[in-house]
Amino acid sequence: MVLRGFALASEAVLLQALDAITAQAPFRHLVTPGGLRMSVAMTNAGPLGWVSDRRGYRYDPIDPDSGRPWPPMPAVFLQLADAAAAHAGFTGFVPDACLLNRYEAGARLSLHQDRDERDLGQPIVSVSLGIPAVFLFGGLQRADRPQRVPLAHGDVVVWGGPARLRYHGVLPLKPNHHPLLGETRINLTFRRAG
Ligand code: MD3
Ligand code: FE
Repeated sequence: MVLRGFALASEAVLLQALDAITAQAPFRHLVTPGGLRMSVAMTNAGPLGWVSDRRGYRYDPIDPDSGRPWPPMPAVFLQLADAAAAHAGFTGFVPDACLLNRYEAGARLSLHQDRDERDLGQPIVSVSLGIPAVFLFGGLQRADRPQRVPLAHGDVVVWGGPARLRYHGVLPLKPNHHPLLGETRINLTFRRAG
């Protein structure tokens, strides 16, 4: 379910929270198990963080760059994720992980499934901030032709139920400018991982 502009009312406090997180756990480019540097830069907030390295993908309570726990999940993040999930019929969504993705022009995310979370009955909530992107929403098989969904600053999407295991990705971003975020897109994805 796409909730257009759902995050606009909290944009100022979201951006403040974002600065507090990235001051403690800066964005970094992870390496895939195959040894490729991801074009999207990532960091995390909350009890668990998604990481990738030569050993594989996993959720880890410790930031491997600092050796410390990930920054705490801001209250405004929890409130927004819970309200969005409830709009889509998922009551009582309490994420324990927020993966933050930062895209610059040319950055992309190739088609993948999110299946590292323990309970696939829980939805994922995503919040788009900054310059626009085209989201690819595929099927349950990698070869299924994806739908293109444009996502703009403030849009929130809830992915649950039969959509939870659909392949998805993001097309290479076009150069653009946003008055608050400059040349970047930041996507917050809220998960119940553990
Ligand atoms: C659909 N991020 O972090 S968010 C990811 O815009 C990821 O940064 C994209 O895919 C981004 O894993 C898309 C939306 C999203 C997240 C998880 C999903 C869509 C999903 C899981 C199942 C289906
Ligand atoms: Fe994903």
